[in-house]
Amino acid sequence: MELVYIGVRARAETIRMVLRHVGMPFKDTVLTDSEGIAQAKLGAPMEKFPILILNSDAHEESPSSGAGGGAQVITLFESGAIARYIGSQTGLYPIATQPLVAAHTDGIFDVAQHLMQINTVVNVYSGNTFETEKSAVFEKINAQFPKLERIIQSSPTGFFSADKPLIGDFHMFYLLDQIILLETTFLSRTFPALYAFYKRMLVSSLGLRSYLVERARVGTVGFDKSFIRTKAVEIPYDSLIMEQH
Ligand SMILES: N[C@@H](CCC(=O)N[C@@H](CS)C(=O)NCC(=O)O)C(=O)O
Repeated sequence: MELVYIGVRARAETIRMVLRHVGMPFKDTVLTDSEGIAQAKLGAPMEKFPILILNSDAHEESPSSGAGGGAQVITLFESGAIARYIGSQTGLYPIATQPLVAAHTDGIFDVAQHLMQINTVVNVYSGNTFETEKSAVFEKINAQFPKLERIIQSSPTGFFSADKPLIGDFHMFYLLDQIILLETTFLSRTFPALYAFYKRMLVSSLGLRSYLVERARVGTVGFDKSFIRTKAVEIPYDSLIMEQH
C-alpha cells in the first residue's frame, strides 16, 4: 500500500496518523519536485494528492473507474475517502457494524475537513497574506469551537464518537495540532476541553506518538517562505504527555 503526497503534512497527515495508530504498513511517498509531481499525476485519477495505491488482489471488488488502468491496482483519491476506507478496514470507521457511530465520526471528520484552509496558512503563505489568512481561519475556529467544546465536554468517554479514537478524532487531533503550531497557547487558554482531548489522544495512541516524533520536522516541510519552514517551533509532545499524567 502506497500513500503519495506532496512535501507537506496537510491532507495526508491524518491518514498517516491513522495508519501508524493501527500499525498498517505503508510506503510514504513524498513528491518533492515539479517533475515528480507531474509524473505522479499520470497515475492520479483527479490529478491531485493524496492518493492511496492498493493491490487489487487484496480486495473482492474493484471500483469501475479510477482503478488505475485495470484489475491490478486500485488508486483511491480524496483525503476523506482514503481515511474512511482505512477506517472501515480497521474498526476506526465502523460503517458495516455500527453505521450511526460511523456517521457520527464522519461528521466530526467533516467539521475538521471544512477548516483545512489552515493548511495553506501553515505551509504556503508568508508576510501580509499569512496574517490575513490566519485571521480568517481563526475567525472560523472561534465560531465553530464553542460547539465542539460542548460536544467533547458531554462525551462520557473523552473521545468524540466511541470509547476509543475513530477517524474523526484523528482528523480533529490533526486540526488542533495545526492550531497549536500557529498559536501555542490559544487552545489551552480558550478551549480547555478540546485541549484535554488533544492530550488524551497523545496518551492513548502509541502509534500516533511514535509517528509524531519520527515525522519530517518543522523547518523541513512546507513551502520555502511558509510559517512551518521559517517560524514554527516543534510542539513539545513529551511534556504535554507528562502534563496529562
Ligand atoms: N479535496 C482534495 C484536495 C486535493 C488537493 O487539492 N491536493 C493538492 C495538495 S493539498 C494537490 O494535489 N496539489 C498539487 C497540484 O495540484 O499540482 C482532498 O482532500 O484530497
